Amino acid sequence: MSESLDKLFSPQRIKRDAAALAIWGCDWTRSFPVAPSAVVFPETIEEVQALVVLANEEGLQLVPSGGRTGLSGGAVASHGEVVVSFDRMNRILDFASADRLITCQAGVVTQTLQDFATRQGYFYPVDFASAGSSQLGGNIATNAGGIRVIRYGMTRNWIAGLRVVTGTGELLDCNQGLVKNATGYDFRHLFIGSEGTLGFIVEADVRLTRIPEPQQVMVLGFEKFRDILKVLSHFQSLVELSAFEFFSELALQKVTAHRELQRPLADGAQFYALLEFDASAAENATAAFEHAVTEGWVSDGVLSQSDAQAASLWQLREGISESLAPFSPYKNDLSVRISEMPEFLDDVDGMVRACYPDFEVCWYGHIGDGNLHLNILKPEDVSIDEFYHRCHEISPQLFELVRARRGSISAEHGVGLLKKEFLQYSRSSADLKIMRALKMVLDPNGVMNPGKLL
Ligand code: S2G
Ligand code: ZN
Repeated sequence: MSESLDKLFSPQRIKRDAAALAIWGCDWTRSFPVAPSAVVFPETIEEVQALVVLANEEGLQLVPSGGRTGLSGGAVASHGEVVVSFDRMNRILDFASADRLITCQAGVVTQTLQDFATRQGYFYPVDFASAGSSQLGGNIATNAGGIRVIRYGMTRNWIAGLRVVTGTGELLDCNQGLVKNATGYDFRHLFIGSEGTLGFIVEADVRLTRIPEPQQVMVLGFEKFRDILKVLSHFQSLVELSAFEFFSELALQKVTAHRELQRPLADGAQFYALLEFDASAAENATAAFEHAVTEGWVSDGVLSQSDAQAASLWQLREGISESLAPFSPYKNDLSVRISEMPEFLDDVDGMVRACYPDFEVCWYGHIGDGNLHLNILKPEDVSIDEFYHRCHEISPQLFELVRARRGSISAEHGVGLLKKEFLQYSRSSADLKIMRALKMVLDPNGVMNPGKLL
């Protein structure tokens, strides 16, 4: 079936060997079979279009592949699909200083874009632990968030234009990088977060902002979860925060052990918050800290005195995901409005204690955005299948709590394969009907990342 690919791609740009199929046929999830039929490496938009047309003619199914750092199975090929890797569409095409826009291909690595922006005297602010290997196309397709959303928003906020090849092979040029454009539906926002199911992002016009002044980092210790949110609102009344992250004592134990890092505070605490702000706001931040201590919300705290110290404090947060990987965590990536967070956390804590009495549960995440990463750690003596089965069984109760507070069962990692069956906890039947109708319009033959999301 995939022999027809040889008409479009030279042998160097197709891989069918087992090793390649295993590498390019998956992302960071490990709970789905990996079985693509081939991997192709287009270099131009025209090649992507020709491939999509061929796929429609020959009934091929295509799975887009970027940095393969996804966490919901969105880039996994399990049923003989052809993986379309954007590794060779990784050029920065233009920098327009008057527009403060970088135009680049989808395969540009996030870190490469960040560094290029800085060299031009600007800042691309979306950042997360996997930025060194994730690609811009995948960041856009999942509307990636990360550690500075509280100040800069999600990837969606930074895309001024998109070129997308739809499921019929048409090339759409969405918004052309314009600041203002009131001409009907803005298709950018249809494709951003669509996980490759409506079309393949091939190019983007990325907005930039000013390079921030030097930042300082504070880590605070808490005994009660709900005090974290009191501290958040108090700090926000005095300081513009660049980040407000949190993690539990268990997360701290795992990351300090895994990376051999120093603990941040002399005394232990139940929970920790990591805050980042402009160094010029340090006085206000210190005043806010002192108030938090007086109120009894915070037990202890540390303020970075150097960039090196700030970086090592950040490692405590950014290293968590990698430190938990050896425990094959069952991941939840939940969000509710900040105002709902205190009660939601109590609900989840109660449910977790009741349902997972024998599992270690690791709490961390972007609490400033209402985003909670709940990782359930697999006990040594439980098989991965048994463990995932038991976690999966309980997920509906967890998602019921999310639904009750009009939250999201996937804040930033996307739905992919992992959360697909639970989509109705966050999207109404009317939503799903319209999403399926849009899929039919843009990908009538089901060529684009079939089985993901819907
Ligand atoms: C984070 C990274 C992925 C994970 O650390 O904020 O989004 O492991 C996560 O949950
Ligand atoms: Zn995250």
